[in-house]
Amino acid sequence: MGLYLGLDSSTQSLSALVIDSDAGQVVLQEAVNFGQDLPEYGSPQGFLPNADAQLRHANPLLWVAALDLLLSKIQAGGFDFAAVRGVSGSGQQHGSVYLNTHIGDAPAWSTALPLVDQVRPLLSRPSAPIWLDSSTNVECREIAAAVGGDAVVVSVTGSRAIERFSGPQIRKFWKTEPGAYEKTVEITLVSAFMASILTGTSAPIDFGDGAGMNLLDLQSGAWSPKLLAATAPDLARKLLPAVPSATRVGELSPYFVKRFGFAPGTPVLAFTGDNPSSLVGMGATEPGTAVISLGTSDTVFAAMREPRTDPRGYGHVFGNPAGGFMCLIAFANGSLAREEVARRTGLSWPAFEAAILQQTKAGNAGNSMLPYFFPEITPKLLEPKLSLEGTPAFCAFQDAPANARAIVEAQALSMQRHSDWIGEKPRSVRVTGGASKNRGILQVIADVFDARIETIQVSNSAALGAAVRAAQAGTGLPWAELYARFVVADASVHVESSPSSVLAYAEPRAKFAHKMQALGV
Ligand code: XUL
Repeated sequence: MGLYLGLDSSTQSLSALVIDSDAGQVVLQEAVNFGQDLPEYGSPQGFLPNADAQLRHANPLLWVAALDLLLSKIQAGGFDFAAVRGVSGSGQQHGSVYLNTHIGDAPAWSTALPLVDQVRPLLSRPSAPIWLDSSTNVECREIAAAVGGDAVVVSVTGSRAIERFSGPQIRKFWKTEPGAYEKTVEITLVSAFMASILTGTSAPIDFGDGAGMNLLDLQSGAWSPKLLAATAPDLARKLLPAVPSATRVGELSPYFVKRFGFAPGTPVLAFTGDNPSSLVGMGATEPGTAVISLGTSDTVFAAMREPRTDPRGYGHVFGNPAGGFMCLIAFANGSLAREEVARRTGLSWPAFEAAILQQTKAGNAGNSMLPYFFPEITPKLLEPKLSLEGTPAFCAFQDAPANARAIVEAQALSMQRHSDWIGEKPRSVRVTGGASKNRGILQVIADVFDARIETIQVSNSAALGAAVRAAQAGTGLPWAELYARFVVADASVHVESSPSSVLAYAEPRAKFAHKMQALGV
């Protein structure tokens, strides 16, 4: 039997998923919720509460404690870890962890002491800035200026200098705590940190997650000397060389063998970012299939045939764990904006779905809105905006069905426009996340993208992707064969584009583009 374990260290939880590569089955799913299961870390939402909404840090020891707790929980359930043939994982992207000792140089983990107590003295910074932190605007500007502008940062790293990305965060740490920065011997990411804990060695950052740092030269796969110099002094010495995602970074340390009964020598494959891992978990590592994740924020991601970059500067390019590159475009106004419309119109979710499917038509009889109830990152808008200046707001929230359709159409048109730079029209769109259950939303996406919609049975695509990556490395099976076994489309969802609705979006698309031009974004 070939069992492979995938772990996903996300913002609010650590989850585990085990697949049996022979039987083609997911045999176990378990999770630890940081707020509920580890209240002593005072992080109900996975990060340390801070009155300053721009500051979002988490305690890395929380993730270590969660790992111990999760594996104990699985063991208590009777699972035999000795049967696991390989492990991989993923982490929330961009979060950076600061160490005063390489984990490989620290004493081997002892089973006589809690793991957190052994990791605590190795941290040179007690907290890790995570992806929700937006406090580094000044540092972004400084980095871009030092290398010759945003266009240079985009062409080297695949993204312009972005507040939540690790490079600007590292620069801020150096500026505000130069002494602690100097004592730092290694800076790593959440993903590689978790792999380091598991192997008891210094596990390198992979191309998938490393590309989210504003430091990796996408062409060479090495840290860019230009960006390193613009970020902080001596940074080259604090980063291990980045590696392809298919790199075996070590084996489980004796601590995990002894404490949980894993087989000695169980290989650990490089961990990656949660989005690159989801690309695998959604079976979308080949161009032609895009993924839309409808969550608190919405994301669009897809494999790319060529490493293009977004000329408007909003999209990102990361490494594709199966080789090559992927794009990712994140929209802050995701379910929060949809919920705002539901709240203001008083529509329940079933009524919201019926409003789109039965009470309104593609194009919404010309009624359109902008989808920005909150500040947006794609495109960059610092203030909420539902209509252009001087244009009467259609969305007075009196025509509830039209408002329901208007927000979803605006979001879909925005997703399409802001992913057009990848130069690939997806034939199918795999939709995941809470709102993927809403057929109305799925139909609008199908018609705007003129693509077939698919949903996948397993909802934790990052953890599934990690397990599938471990299985690919362990068995050598082609990706397509693993996808056929594990990435199973939900047969009950049949959403195809309708030719007349596709045509009906020509005008709204042009109108949306015009609005973006008028806003200068
Ligand atoms: C991607 C991003 C988020 C995190 C969430 O750029 O910031 O999707 O990876 O965990």
